[in-house]
Amino acid sequence: MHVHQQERLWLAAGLAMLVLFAAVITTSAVVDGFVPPSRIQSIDPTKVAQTPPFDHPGLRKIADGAYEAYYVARVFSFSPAEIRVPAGSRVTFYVTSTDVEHGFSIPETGVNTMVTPGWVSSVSHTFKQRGTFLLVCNEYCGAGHHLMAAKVTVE
Ligand SMILES: [Cu+2]
Repeated sequence: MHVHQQERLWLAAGLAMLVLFAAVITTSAVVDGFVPPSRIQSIDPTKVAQTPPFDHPGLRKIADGAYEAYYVARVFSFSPAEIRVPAGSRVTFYVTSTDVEHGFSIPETGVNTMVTPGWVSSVSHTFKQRGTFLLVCNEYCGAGHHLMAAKVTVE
């Protein structure tokens, strides 16, 4: 089969770009320890129950209108099952998993992150509207995945 010389040049240029991009991604991942931005801290997934603050998951007030919520995800529940915050509060969620990959999503708020064993994922949101928000796992994690939910009540 005859391939025109200019076609060969373009193929070589395309291939060179692929190799270059793969090298950049690999270098970032290995040398710089690059991880997705919401994963800020590592944790031993077998010792979550003994590791503060995840040994007592729940809501902590850090200032007026500012809260931190520590969640443990496991098949097939979130702990705590419900938190209550006043309207206008800014909540920073810290979530980790003890077993498999889970999702952590509060639809219509922008709160959405993956939860990977060994990592603490973090996401913040200001709850301006009162109401009860459903917090769901949006990453298929097993037979009871559809049961995996919790509540955020904004009072
Ligand atoms: Cu799930």
